[in-house]
Amino acid sequence: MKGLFRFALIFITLAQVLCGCGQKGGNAGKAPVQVIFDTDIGNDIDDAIALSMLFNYDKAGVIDLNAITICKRNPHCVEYIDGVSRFFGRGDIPVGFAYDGTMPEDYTYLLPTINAEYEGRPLLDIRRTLDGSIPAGYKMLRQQLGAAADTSVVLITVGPLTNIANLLTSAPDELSDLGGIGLVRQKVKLVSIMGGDFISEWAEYNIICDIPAAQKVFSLCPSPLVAGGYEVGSAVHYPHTSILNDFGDPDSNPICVGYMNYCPMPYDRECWDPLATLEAIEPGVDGILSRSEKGRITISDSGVSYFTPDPSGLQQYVILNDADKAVEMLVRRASGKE
Ligand SMILES: [Ca+2]
Repeated sequence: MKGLFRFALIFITLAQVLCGCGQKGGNAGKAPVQVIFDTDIGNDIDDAIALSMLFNYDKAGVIDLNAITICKRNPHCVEYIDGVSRFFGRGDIPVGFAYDGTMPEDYTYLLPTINAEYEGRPLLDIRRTLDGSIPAGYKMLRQQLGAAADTSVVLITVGPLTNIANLLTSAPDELSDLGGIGLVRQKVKLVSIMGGDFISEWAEYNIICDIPAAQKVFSLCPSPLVAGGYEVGSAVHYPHTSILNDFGDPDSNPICVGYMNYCPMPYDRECWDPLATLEAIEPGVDGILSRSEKGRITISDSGVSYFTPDPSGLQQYVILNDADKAVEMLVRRASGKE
């Protein structure tokens, strides 16, 4: 009887998968994109907007958000990511942490979000802290890539490149027989980076936070890589009116609570990380963004990014074509309102 029950359960599960009528929303029959998000959450609020987009894509079945790695060294990032993930129904999400990362500071919105209350109760149900159970960021990346199908993973990284450099320079271990470069070459379809500037010669924030890491990533990455420069995100501003109106009661949503604590309201924040996320998941959607010709990106010792065209290169930078459409799209994706 038990065997029959198990057979029926397997049949129902298989039917759900084939029909695309499982727990997640529909995605027009397309297989979900396998995504890992690497973030310096807590520095700028645009990471939180990107995170909201990713949870909405995940819920809609457009992506499988497989892991989140934190690329800064503030312990409250773990609590924040755990609580926000659970808020979006993904308390199961594997998390990694950059123990050797930069920026241990709390800054302005992590603690107010972690400690927020709504209708007399804690807004977030936080169950994980940085207590030794959280693996190093690059180890989590190795674990995820080791278990992934070949050329299946889209790695979105929107902070200092510490975890990604550690991944690329990692040695074979219990998680994979491959070293970091071989593992990325075999498993990663695209690395989407928010970092650099491809119009002006200056050292952009994510790059300058860990220049040696950035130099390693752009020189060693064996997979296609797209970089969204400072100039792209700084031309698109997330409307504060969306924060106040599109998420229900803003006090009931941790993304909005974070936004309202990051800077004095009202302000419309630049969208560096949300655009890197949009480009990685929906490249070319509505003609909003496109990619440069192929080439190679190098980082100087002072952190300046340079692009050299090369038809055999695997690297491109992002070009913004329509800032107004970008705002509309980001509002839809971040709020989940269609
Ligand atoms: Ca960021």
